[in-house]
Amino acid sequence: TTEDAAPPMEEFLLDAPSNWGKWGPDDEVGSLNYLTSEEVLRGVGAITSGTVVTLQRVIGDPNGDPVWPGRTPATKTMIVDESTWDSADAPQFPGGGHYADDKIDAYLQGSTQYDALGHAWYGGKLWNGFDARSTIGGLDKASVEPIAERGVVGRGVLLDMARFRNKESLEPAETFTHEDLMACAEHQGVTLEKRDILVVRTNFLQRFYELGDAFYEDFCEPGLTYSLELATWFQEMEIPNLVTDTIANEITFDPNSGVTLPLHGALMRNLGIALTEICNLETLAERCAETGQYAFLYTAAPLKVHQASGSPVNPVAIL
Ligand code: UVW
Repeated sequence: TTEDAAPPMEEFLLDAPSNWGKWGPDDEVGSLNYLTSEEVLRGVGAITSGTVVTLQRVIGDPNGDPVWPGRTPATKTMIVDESTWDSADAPQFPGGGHYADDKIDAYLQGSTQYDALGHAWYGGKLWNGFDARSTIGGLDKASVEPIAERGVVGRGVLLDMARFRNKESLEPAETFTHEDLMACAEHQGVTLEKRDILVVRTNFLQRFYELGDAFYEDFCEPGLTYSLELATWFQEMEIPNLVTDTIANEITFDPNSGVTLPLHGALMRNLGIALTEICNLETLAERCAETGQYAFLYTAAPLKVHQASGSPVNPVAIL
């Protein structure tokens, strides 16, 4: 099947499991509900040394910002700096103090980010059955706000797929399954537990920094792809959050059907699993490989942006 002949998402995901209604008809945070205070303490229990590692990429990195094709990287502009204060008509404050001001113009999905559960949908329905028309002019339902309001804290586990496959980075369109994730965990000597936050490393974006614009030619990221077994595993494992270092957290096109981003449908829309994208997992991966410790406390607080489809975030792993 080619991309042109891809079946509609609703047909492709006909048998996909759903969590709609599980936390009531008004719920907007889905599987993040699994992250109760017991889960926070389970995450705290994974800490052994108190080492803190941040997972955000730099916004406005001079080496470039990898973004989904069609989006533009953030631009940062200095509004006030020392040169401004030198100009003749600049206001001067009593005491002579100066300050700097700047602003960014950025896609909320254009750097390390949380997707709102209402960020992607099919068949006219968002997470929990909310009407897709509720996104018009701003997400009235399932925006990033309720996720930002509650925060995300639990036990995280790094699954270093690149290292597991003995590669510096995974190849374009390279796929793996939930069974591969389990095999990777076993190889790393860590047990995946129910309600773990899965942090999956591919190091694919290294190619962006090496290739520049050529990175976007025949764009197809590596990652998980849809199967009924995979979606059922995520549901049964009560996975609250899938975090990766790729732009879209899954293989771009399902290799068999040509369906684009099927897990945004099967995991985000149907199961209410939060997706966290474009992370920098390099320091975390080095640290985990050095110590053999792959579980940690994961914390993230996306920004409270009104009715937004996503938000930049700097997740923190504490080992
Ligand atoms: C799209 O929405 C296309 O991608 P992402 O979830 O990566 O922002």
